Amino acid sequence: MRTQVAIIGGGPAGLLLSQLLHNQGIETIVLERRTRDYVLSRIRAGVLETGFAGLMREAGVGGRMDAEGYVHAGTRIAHNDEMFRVDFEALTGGHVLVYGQTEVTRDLYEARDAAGGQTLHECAGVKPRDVDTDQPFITFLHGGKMNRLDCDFIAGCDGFYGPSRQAIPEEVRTEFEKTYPFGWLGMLSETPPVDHELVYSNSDRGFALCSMRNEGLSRYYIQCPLADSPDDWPDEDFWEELKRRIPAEMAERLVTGPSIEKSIAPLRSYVCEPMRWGRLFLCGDAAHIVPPTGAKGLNTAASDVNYLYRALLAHYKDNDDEGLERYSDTALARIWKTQRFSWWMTNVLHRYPEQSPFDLRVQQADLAYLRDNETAQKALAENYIGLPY
Ligand code: RFL
Ligand code: PHB
Repeated sequence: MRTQVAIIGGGPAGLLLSQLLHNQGIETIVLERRTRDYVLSRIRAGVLETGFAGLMREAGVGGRMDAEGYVHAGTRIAHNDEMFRVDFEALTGGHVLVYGQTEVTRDLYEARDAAGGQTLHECAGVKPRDVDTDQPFITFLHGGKMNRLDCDFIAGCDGFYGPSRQAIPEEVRTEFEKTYPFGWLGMLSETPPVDHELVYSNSDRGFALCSMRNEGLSRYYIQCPLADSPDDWPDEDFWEELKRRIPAEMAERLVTGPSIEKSIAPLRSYVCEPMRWGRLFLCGDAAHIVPPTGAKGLNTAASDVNYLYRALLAHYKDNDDEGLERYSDTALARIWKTQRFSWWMTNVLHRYPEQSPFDLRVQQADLAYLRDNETAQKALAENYIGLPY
């Protein structure tokens, strides 16, 4: 088998890259470890930056997103019973779109089917090889036999646990990591969202987030100990705890119902440098992870795809390799700014087990500054709607 760009991972990063390249006549083959149904059953992010939405349109897959996604021109921040709004539109002229990652992935799979793109599911033992030479290739098990895929370039879009990052020699790789002493318990329920905008809440009992997928589907999160399991949280307990963590007037109008999904995600900040080794380019969770507080995980995957797509285009169309040479530095410059924002949002909104009275006062001051100061709100808004590519 041979292709121009071999893509490991059929998540949003891999699929978006393949679609953008396909539209320019650049061939790709996507190798995915799971079945399509499995990939489409993962409930993850819900907020798309302006840049991400633009890339979906550029890839020709923005139709359903534009018809069904919700424009959010601001967000609410609560501190116990107090609440204020950060108005993205007034502060920056921009907004975000609320449209689930599951839907993004579904649209991308459908577009790839329509375009006749090749995606191999249930590939095992995927291994990038000779990536620091001019003839990289990938070996993998599929359909009961070992296969070899030769290519010009490999895009490692295989998430945090995929094999691509490991193909960068250990002595070349530097990994930066920060873990947090709590997780997020997420719950999806077929109930109307409590508010038409997202509500991020710092309460004395810990963080809570009220989000949504559509008018009849709510997504809620509460900060929980890392040792908890979803089984420790029957629906009634979840709703009770959520109500205690959001302003009372909001808790009163919260509509509860049975959960249709419940899971716990640990919080982590992680960056691998460099993001390129020879002809291997890492994109998305394969290279970095952010805590979900700023809604940036999926969006940073898209910004990598943006840089890599344009660099590959310049290579194939103009014989210009500068973008490829600079890919790692360009992508990392934006990644680190997003890391800072996600880390800051996490710090200002969560309760830490070891938080001292001093830490708590500083956190309260941070929130009060944000509530009262337009410049501080503007900084949040600019980052939340997404820094320019
Ligand atoms: P993905 O989505 O993990 O896709 C990687 C794909 O690679 C496949 N893969 C392999 N394929 C072949 N061979 C192998 N050996 C492979 N190993 C893995 C996987 O099956 C998968 O299909 O990475 P990508 O494309 O970089 O996209 C990144 C986003 O998915 C991610 O940043 C966000 O979902 C993070 N994230 C959240 N981000 C937000 O902005 N808001 C959220 O609310 C939010 N919630 C979450 C999340 C991530 C979670 N994870 C990773 C467990 C909730 C969870 C539970
Ligand atoms: C979500 O809707 O899943 C969501 C929204 C905002 C976040 C994180 C997750 O910051």
